[in-house]
Amino acid sequence: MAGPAAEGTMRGGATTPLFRPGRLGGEEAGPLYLRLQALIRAGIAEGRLRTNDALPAERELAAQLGVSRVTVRKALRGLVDEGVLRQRHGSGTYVGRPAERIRQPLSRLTSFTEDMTASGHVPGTRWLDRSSGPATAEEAELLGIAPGAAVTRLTRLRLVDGDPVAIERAIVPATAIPDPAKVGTSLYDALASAGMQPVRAVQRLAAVSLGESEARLLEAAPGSAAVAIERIAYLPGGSVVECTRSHYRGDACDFVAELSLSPNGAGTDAGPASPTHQTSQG
Ligand code: 16G
Repeated sequence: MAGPAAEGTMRGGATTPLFRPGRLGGEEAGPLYLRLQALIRAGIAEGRLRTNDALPAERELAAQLGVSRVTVRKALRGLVDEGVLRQRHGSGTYVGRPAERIRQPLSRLTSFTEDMTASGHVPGTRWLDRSSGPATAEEAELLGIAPGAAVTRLTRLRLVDGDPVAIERAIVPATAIPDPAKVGTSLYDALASAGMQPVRAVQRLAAVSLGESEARLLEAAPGSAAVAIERIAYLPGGSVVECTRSHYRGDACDFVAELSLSPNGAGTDAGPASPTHQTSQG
């Protein structure tokens, strides 16, 4: 994954190193970590650092620039939070993709695979858990089934063009998916094959910050912004066929909903303020 600019030298045969003492300017240019951030941004803008290029290790960067590791860490962390850089656990820091958010419709009941394919991206899945067992009290309540009834649990890291964007934890009644191993890349395809395609869903979104383990999976900084989404999806008869709780990277998606006045004009009155904002789908 590490590109040829790992040592921070100029591309195209030129050899002026990007990271060397004196590159950060004098004290009048502001705090050191901001100057280092500006240097990295300039390197990207000039094409000296490109998407997926590896940066030198913190220790090396500090030595090359004559600054402390604390300064380097602070500068890199800020750029990771902004999505300019990405950190892969145990393997270093890379130049991120130029920010391009994926559009996720909020007004149609579609699957991750459909949304990504429709927008010209390649969806991917890394399985974190695929199991079945008796429903806990909470799971039973969410799915509207008896406690102890069999459920299938599917926890996945969802990728777009190879980059992780979301962690999805789905539970479905085992009556819909008895064998978790039968789910391939798309849960909705598996439900459709079983004649259990959801036709309606209620989705809730909330802003959260990522915990340590989620951040690691999503290759984001711990504490960085994310969107927590819960989707409860229903069969035509009204029974719940899916409850999925997800964490999407805050910088990955634009959630787009089309709004219109209802024909009887009810949409002109927003009604009483409510702390819960619901988006009905279907
Ligand atoms: C979407 C849904 C998720 C559903 C999945 C199925 C949101 C926030 N979540 O990611 O509830 O389980 O699609 O996708 O939209 P799949 O068929 O590709 O597995």
